[in-house]
Amino acid sequence: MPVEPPSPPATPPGGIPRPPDDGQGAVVVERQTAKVVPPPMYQVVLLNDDYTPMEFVVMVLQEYFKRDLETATQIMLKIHHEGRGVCGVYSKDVAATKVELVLAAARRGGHPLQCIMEAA
Ligand code: TYC
Repeated sequence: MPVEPPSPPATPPGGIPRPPDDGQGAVVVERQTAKVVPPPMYQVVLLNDDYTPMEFVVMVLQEYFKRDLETATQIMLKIHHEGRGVCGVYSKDVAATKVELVLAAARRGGHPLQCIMEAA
C-alpha cells in the first residue's frame, strides 16, 4: 500500500502561511474578493394634509423616528411647506413596520396623516 509523504505544516516556522496543497502535486491559490451587497434601503415619507395637528406630527417624529424636539419640528415644518418629508431611511422590513405603526397611531387619533415608503 503506497504511503503518502507527510505534508508540511500550513504555517511554517517562519510564520508565513503556505497556500493549500491539493494533494495532487499542484498548489491551489484562492483569492477572495469582498462581494457583500448592501441591502436595499427605503425612506419613510410623511405627507402633508390640512387637518393633522402639527403637534401630532412632531410627536410621531419623536416617538417612531427617534428625532429630538428641534429636529422633529424642522421636519414637520418642511412637510407643512413642501408637501412631504423624509423621516428616516431603513431596511425594507423596518420601514414597512414604521409605516404601519404611524398609520395605526394616526387612525387611533382620528387624523388623516399619510405615511409611505419608497426606495431610497
Ligand atoms: N399641515 C398641517 C397643519 O397645518 C400640519 C402637518 C404637517 C400635517 C405635516 C401633516 O405630515 C404633516 N395642521
